[in-house]
Amino acid sequence: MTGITPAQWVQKELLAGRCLQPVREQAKAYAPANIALSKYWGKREPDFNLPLTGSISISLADHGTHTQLQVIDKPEHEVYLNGARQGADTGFVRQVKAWLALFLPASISLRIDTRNTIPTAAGLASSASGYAALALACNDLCDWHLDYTSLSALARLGSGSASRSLWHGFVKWQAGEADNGHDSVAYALPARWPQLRVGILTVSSAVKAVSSREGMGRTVQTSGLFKQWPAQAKGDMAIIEQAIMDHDFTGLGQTAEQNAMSMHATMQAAWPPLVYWQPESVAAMHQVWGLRQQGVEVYLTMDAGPNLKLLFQAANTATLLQHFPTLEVIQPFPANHS
Ligand code: 2P0
Repeated sequence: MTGITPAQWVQKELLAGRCLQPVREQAKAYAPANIALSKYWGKREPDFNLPLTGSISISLADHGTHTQLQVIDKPEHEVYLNGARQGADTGFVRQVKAWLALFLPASISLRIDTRNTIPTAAGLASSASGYAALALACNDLCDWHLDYTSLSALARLGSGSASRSLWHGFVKWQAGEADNGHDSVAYALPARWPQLRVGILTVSSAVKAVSSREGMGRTVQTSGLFKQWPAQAKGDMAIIEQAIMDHDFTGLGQTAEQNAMSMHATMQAAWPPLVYWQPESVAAMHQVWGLRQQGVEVYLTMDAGPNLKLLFQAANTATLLQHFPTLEVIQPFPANHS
């Protein structure tokens, strides 16, 4: 144990010598959502959101979160999500306030306007792009000039997967070893893959009953199958990183799909069991496997929710749209991104 709290670490180390107050009235930032190809599932420490293993993701370009901050003359922060004021007692607002309190004096209040460009129903309008955009906006508001690695650590304190949402393209979050998490940060992998596509298949907009944070904790504590997960996660991550470097789509897709299915197996062996899948999810999985048998190279991955994310290459876009007319096709490497 470090013996220090996340707030102490942020103020005394990460932001040492920097201003802990806004220096301008307003700031705004954008961060993309990300989909893990090799998943983060299980923490070694919950207060600093430190993972048991590393993970690799692909960012979703213009699908993410725009955040606007404004200093207000009010006793409390005001949080808006997609234009709607959020109640002070919601988990979302409590977590955002706790994150701001890591560095901001209680005398400062902000209006936080967060807008997602991904359908909330897809379970993607997650904390990842939200905390990454918030960290970027605070960096500007307080004039910290932090590098993205430091912002990755700060975003992680809001939500683990947010550490990966500072960059576009492929991103690797290394688990790190330090108790205070200074080395548990992400970085961009030096690879572009313009032909790669991610398809969001929203099969159910049912609100999930168990948050990923709670589900992760329950799985670590009660699932017998979780024992094998860290070793598999490490192996999968190495294979996926190599497949990205080699542009080996088969290696990437197969490993990502098996990694996701294995993560879900650990959840299903938890107690009480955790099954994020809905009947429509399973039907869509069979459709994906059927297409693959017909020679269409498409793979699936899933997170802590009922919807599928499909991995395929540009040449198969029309075929996939034929079979999944509602598929939202995302180009992670658009021509205008470097
Ligand atoms: C991931 N997920 O790697 C994995 C796969 C869900 C399944 O990261 O507790 O919201 O805030 O660190 O980041 C979702 O977990 O959890 C997640 P916290 P987070 O994308």
